[in-house]
Amino acid sequence: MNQLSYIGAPPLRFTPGKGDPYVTRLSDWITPDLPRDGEQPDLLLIGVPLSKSSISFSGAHSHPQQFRQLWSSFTTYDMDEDIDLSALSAVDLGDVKMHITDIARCHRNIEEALCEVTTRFTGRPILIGGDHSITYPAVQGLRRTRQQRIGLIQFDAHLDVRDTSYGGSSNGTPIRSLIETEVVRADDIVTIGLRSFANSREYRQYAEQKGVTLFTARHVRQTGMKQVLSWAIDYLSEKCDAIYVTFDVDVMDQSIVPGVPAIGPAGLTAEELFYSARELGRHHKVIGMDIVCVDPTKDLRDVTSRVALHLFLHFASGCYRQIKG
Ligand SMILES: [Mn+2]
Repeated sequence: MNQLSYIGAPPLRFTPGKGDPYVTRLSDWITPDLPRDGEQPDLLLIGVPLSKSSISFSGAHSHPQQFRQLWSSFTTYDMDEDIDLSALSAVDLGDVKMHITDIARCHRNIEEALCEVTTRFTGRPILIGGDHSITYPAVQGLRRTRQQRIGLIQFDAHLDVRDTSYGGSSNGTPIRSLIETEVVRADDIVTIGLRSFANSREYRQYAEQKGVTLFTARHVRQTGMKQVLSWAIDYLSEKCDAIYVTFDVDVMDQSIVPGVPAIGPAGLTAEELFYSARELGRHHKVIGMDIVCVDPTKDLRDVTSRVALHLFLHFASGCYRQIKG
């Protein structure tokens, strides 16, 4: 039985090898076919098309498909690093099956999907959201398989520690849910890129009192991402068995990512995020990542989707270094 129970086949398939034979496009590289028995791809792409759980209106459920559509527009060659990603194996496992209205069931499917994928495959799952609510069930699923102490690095303008008794699981609650269910210890969470006028003192105090480490976007600008990130990696890798990374794209400045529900000024730059994705990809304790809250329906010329795709590509470039040296 080669099918996955909680993930449907990729809704987009390209015909590979149609262009210049000297140019490899992402659509030539990422295969939509499930690995055969014994095959272990390096990168496991999983679409998570859920945004009914978003606090503000979001079309992020359409992002996985938009993400795929851009594969024919970019190549596998990282010029800065002189790396060709096509030396890695990458598979598009498809989209997690969603219920039309039952959000709790959608979240359960995500948890089960991650559990199933990580039981069968050893590669790194890369989740394409969807809104930020997907991170909680995703890490729950990983934790069920791995039984390890998992640390979390969260890039986000927002704390995402809203009280779940106030409306249930949403894109404002994943970090609080992880803490309260003890899937991740609060002091194993580092949040980078928080913005003023996007959070509340009460929730900041909640996070700090629990032990979450917080870095604002201004702190990153003054200190430098290199220093902040290397501190976060050292801090977590010393005490945790594994590290999961979540990129809420709204952490970047509104001029870079117009297609997110919660745009805001003075956010992080694309370069800071790409650098982080690369560094995290090359770290042996990093077991997977997600990219969330891209809403293609609000985007301009796919600007935000292109940034999200490049986040994945820089992470993959880091993975190349980790795997191939
Ligand atoms: Mn978030």
